[in-house]
Amino acid sequence: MSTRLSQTDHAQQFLEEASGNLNDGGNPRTKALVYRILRDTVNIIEDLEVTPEEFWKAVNYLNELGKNQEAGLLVAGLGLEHYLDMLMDAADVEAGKTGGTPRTIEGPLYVAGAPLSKYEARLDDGTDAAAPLFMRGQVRDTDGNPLAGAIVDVWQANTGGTYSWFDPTQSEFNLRRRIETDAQGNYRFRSIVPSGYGCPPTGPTQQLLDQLGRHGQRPAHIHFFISAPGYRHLTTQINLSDDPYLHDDFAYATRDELIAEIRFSDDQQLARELGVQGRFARIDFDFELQVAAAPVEQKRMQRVRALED
Ligand code: MBD
Ligand code: FE
Repeated sequence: MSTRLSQTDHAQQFLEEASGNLNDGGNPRTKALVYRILRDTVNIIEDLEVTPEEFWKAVNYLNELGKNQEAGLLVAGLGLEHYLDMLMDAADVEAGKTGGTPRTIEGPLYVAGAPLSKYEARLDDGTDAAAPLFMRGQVRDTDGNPLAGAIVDVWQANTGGTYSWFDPTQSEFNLRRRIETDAQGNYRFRSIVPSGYGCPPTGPTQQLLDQLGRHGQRPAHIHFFISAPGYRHLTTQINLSDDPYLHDDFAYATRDELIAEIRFSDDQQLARELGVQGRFARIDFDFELQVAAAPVEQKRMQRVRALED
């Protein structure tokens, strides 16, 4: 194309009008964002010579994404959720907020309000014939002092790689619990060894990943929100050491400090002491929180979540 329509006064004025910049109403932040989105979109259309057919294909794609509730999945898969972590990490370094367990993405599958118990919990409802998992650890500050009364909010997939609530075949809050640490900052839970996650194979996210020549798999992992009064909220996950996708996560959440060694055992005397039979697994993992510089840092960021107030 020889003339760039987007560079003409007429087009510039048109985008100002469409984004509301020529009126006094509305929300200035929304206007600024929409103006930029429109400007960048028309530049993409012109630069890459996007055809009307391609444009309407993209519009339909967004409809499919919404219909399948996969927008949160796509932003994880495109690495944008991890990119936000990279930005927050860089801002933290700039502000001297270093140390402690690193953050990694929340993902799209948290459900608020899981049952709360003191010191220990059982996460699974007993219906999944998976290897039992016994996980425990301590919550500390960055100086190594134990944090009593911290909340370990944990969620994970079953052996099908699916999460309760999003998978309506699972019982309410299956594999989701909140556990308060004891006087020594310790928590422990019994659960099952989760499987990795795979994007719905015929859904719009996987469809796009196919076009990128990428898979939609995550290594087996367990999610955590860790919080304690006076400390910075931590959103993180552990990734299980034995998973083939450990360093090939489609959502880019793996970090060296978050790889948890999973130890399987066939010791049946120990199994009996733990109240199980057969092969079981153990994970020990401690979390360290930074001191909060402001009250707002103690809470998880606002975001629309299932069952969140
Ligand atoms: C998951 O379980 C997950 O944690 C992310 C980030 C994306 C899809 C499924
Ligand atoms: Fe997950």
